[in-house]
Amino acid sequence: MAVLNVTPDSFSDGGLFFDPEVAIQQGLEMVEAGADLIDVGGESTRPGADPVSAEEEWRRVGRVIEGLARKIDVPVSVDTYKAEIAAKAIHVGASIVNDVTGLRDIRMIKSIARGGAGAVLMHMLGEPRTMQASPRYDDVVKEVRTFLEARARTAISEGVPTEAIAVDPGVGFGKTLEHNLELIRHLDAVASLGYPVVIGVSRKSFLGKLGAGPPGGRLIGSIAAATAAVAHGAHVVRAHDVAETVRAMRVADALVRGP
Ligand code: HH2
Repeated sequence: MAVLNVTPDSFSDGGLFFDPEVAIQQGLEMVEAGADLIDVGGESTRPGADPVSAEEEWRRVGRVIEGLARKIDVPVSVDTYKAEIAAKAIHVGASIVNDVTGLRDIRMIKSIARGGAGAVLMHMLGEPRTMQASPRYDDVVKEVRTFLEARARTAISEGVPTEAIAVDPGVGFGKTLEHNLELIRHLDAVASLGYPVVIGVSRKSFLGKLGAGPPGGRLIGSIAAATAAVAHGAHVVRAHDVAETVRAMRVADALVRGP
């Protein structure tokens, strides 16, 4: 799942693909490099980020999603938690909605069900502006699992097909370093829900805390973390560095599941 951030302020690639034509070109290159899915986002959800309006978000992602959906064969997902953005994105060709709030808004579930799209439900504690203040859990793995299970059930009861759902524990979203490590180490508990598991570790700050270097230099740490996640049950790896990640995950996948 290739990350395509059409934002001025994403934590590792902000501003690089803010021009729609540049973003579309980057999406095409990501497909060429082996991506199975392009995830287009128009609002940074990094810790401390301020929300953007729906008008601004659509101005950023609308043309890119429509342009890419016309030009590529792999699915396009929209990284949004706003129901109206999801509905418009589906209308112009997105086939998956990646919602970092785990479909907290019932209108979001209805947009997805009505549009016949797939959904990635991610766990986040709180909201981006404050989520890293002092995240606390009694049992992070159990609480994340229970949350994802409940949100998936609600989505299914509102008409989203079971096979259209994937889940994501949300590395870095209201979690300390220890929480992130525990979630990756016990990802099999999330996988036991029976939905495909998406994992987003690419360039994230917990890697820096482990000695992996600054955001632009975290490729090797990102691949190490993604490999561990695959070994513990992840099916989909969300990544910025597509060519390198695809090559590494081909090997990781064969080691874990057989050639
Ligand atoms: N992480 C980010 C954004 N969306 N979606 C899923 N499903 N899982 C993730 O781990 C995830 C996500 C944050 O990374 P990025 O998009 O690179 O940064 P920003 O939010 O600053 O745009």
